[in-house]
Amino acid sequence: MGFFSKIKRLWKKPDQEAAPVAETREIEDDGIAAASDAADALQAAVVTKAASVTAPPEAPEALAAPLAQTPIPATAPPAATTPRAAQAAPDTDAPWRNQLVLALREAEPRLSVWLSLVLTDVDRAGPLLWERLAFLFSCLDAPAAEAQTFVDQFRKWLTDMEYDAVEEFRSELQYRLALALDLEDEEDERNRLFLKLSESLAKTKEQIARRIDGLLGSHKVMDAAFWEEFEEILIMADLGYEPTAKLLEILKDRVRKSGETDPARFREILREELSAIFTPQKTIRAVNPPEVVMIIGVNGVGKTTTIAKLAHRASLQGKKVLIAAGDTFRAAAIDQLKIWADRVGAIFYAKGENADPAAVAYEAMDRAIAEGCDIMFLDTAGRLHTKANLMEELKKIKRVLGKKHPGAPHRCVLVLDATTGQNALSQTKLFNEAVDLDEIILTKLDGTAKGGVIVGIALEYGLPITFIGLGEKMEDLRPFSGQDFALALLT
Ligand SMILES: Nc1nc2c(ncn2[C@@H]2O[C@H](COP(=O)(O)OP(=O)(O)O)[C@@H](O)[C@H]2O)c(=O)[nH]1
Ligand SMILES: [Mg+2]
Repeated sequence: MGFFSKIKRLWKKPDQEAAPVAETREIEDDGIAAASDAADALQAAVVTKAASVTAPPEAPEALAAPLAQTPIPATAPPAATTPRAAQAAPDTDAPWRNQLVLALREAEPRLSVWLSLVLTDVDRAGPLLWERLAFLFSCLDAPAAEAQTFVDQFRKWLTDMEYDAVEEFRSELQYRLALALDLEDEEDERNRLFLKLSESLAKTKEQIARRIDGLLGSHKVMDAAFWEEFEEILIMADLGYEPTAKLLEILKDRVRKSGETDPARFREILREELSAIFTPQKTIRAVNPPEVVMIIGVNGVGKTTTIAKLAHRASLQGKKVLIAAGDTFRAAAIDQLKIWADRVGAIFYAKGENADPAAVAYEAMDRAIAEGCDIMFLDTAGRLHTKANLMEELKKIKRVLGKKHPGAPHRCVLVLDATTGQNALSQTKLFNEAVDLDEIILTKLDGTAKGGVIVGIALEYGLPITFIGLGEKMEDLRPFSGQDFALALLT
């Protein structure tokens, strides 16, 4: 949804009022937008409001609750910002419209706050919700067609997933809006994700952070006994022997150089060093479309669901997505992938059970190019008991893709299951040697005590960890931030 980046600029640079409004006009001149005058008015109001926000925000609930009863102020707003959304929408008399406009104008320009207001008095999916969403989009000057697509896709999703009550889908809705609005980096979403990450890491924290508490409580100096006990903690936390030795070396070196002996600052030092370990080197992101993402890993780690989650993200970001069924070993695997492709609105390519995976890759590549796709995800088989064959097959797929489309696969991604601890490390070694990995996605970090393995992988292989799986829902795959991880783990 391209227009959303313009809105983002509205939020980012509230003091530059003129430019975004002018750009909005451009969209209208192109004939894509079906914006109401009220939208301009609301945008202007939001810009003004954003510029003047100095006090801490009121809680969304506090704003949302009285919405239905909010009296319309006697003093009319200035002519330039008079909301007239009602003219553009059906059921123009609905009293909530004016109240919502006023509440939105008063609100801090944050997605969670806006969503709370929009969902006031909405308990379940139904006409009122669609109308409210459409209204929000019109207030944001969204091109009508894109707004409609968003609402249609969301409705289809709710039907597929059999969600009805707002509580069941509110989080997914916010996730979708954040992606569509390109707001995932905003404080709102980051906070939400950090909370989720902290919760998911509870058991790993128990394994590492609590023991570090004990360590710090029982040692007055960082001496040999201190390091020995710390080493034990790392081994127990599934870091692996070599990564543990590396991390110890890094920490000891730092402590030695600083001349620090008091363990008081140890946690902070550890947090900083962990963040540094996870900081990936800068790489060129630009690719010649379609971007080809090859997903590999052993059976059961979460490849297929991760593809669904990635495709969902890409689709919400407005990309045209193709999913290819390269795991041809079982018909059920193909069926499962097809269901996900349909749900997330992706094009699906399969050749059937036992088809040659390299041929699937080749033909899917053709299709992705012909359809003008932005991104293609290729699922692959993961039956490790035929190890040599599997690795040869993966190499061949890589070669074939590269012949068809220079640079493909642009990303060769290994999916690992955090709950397998040390196995995740040996799988990384195995696959990396065979097919040169570009990145790692670690699933099932939720509820495992073995999350420490992520540190081991980063230390041992230096591969970027791009996403982590924090649950089975579509919104539970999120970009990985080493800083957030270190902070969530050690606080
Ligand atoms: N709790 C949790 N479960 C996950 C996550 N990712 C995948 N799964 C589950 O892991 C199981 C295996 O996933 P699947 O995608 O079929 O694995 P594949 O064999 O590698 O394709 C499914 O039940 C998924 O729902 C995650 O991040 N958290
Ligand atoms: Mg699978």
